[in-house]
Amino acid sequence: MSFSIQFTHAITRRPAASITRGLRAVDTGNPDLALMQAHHDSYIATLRETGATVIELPPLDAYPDSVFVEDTALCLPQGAVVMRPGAPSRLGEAAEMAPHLHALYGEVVGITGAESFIEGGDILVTEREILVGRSARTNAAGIAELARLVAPWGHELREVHTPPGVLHFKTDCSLLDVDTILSTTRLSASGCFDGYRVIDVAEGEEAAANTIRFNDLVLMPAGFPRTRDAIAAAGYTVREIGNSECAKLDGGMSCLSLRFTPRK
Ligand code: CIR
Repeated sequence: MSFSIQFTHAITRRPAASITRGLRAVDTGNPDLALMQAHHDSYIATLRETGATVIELPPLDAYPDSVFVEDTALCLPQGAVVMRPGAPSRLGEAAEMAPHLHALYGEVVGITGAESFIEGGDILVTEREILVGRSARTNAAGIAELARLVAPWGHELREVHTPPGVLHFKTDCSLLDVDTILSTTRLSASGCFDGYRVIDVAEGEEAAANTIRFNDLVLMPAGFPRTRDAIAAAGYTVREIGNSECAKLDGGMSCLSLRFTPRK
């Protein structure tokens, strides 16, 4: 099985009360912390259902978006890369994550260039390559630095584009198995997934594209029945998780965890 769908570990961070100051493209109202925490609890319980060890870090009030841990690191089997988030209010989150990666990994490196910016939400790891979407948060210098860091581990990067107005590359896609990608049609139409099997999210359900395949389960946001049925019909075991509060901050399933199998 590929390293990209089978995991022994996940790291999450509980949402902080400062979440009401989290970044958002469009203001649709503040998230309700209690409801977000309840959704977060069911997300963690579902990851644990697969037998994985799920670490829950404490809330970080100084960083309103810190529940979205995915943006702070790229976790590969050979080692972890600490990111350099392109959102100024999120830069410090990466350093907060680093010690937790050092505790689990033999090798941890970092993006350090003053002009390099890259967030984990722009990175999709498949069995054969690492796709990185340039976005408002991820620039060419960040991608080039990441390519240099992971080359010794045998990984190749392919740069792709994030659709205009979309926060991260993975806002619009996710890996369902080693060869299958769930994608919005506005993204797959670019041809970036040619050579993969692509399952399109239903029209009008674009917010369902950000799912995660975690061991035997696909976790997806609740409320997208046509996409849910399409994923189930393709043979996957689906779990729907409430995402109404994270969605107010442009967050989804992948943002809420780092998923990996570390080699010590
Ligand atoms: C942000 O704008 O950075 C957060 N409000 C949402 C981050 C979502 N992260 C992700 O998709 N990987």
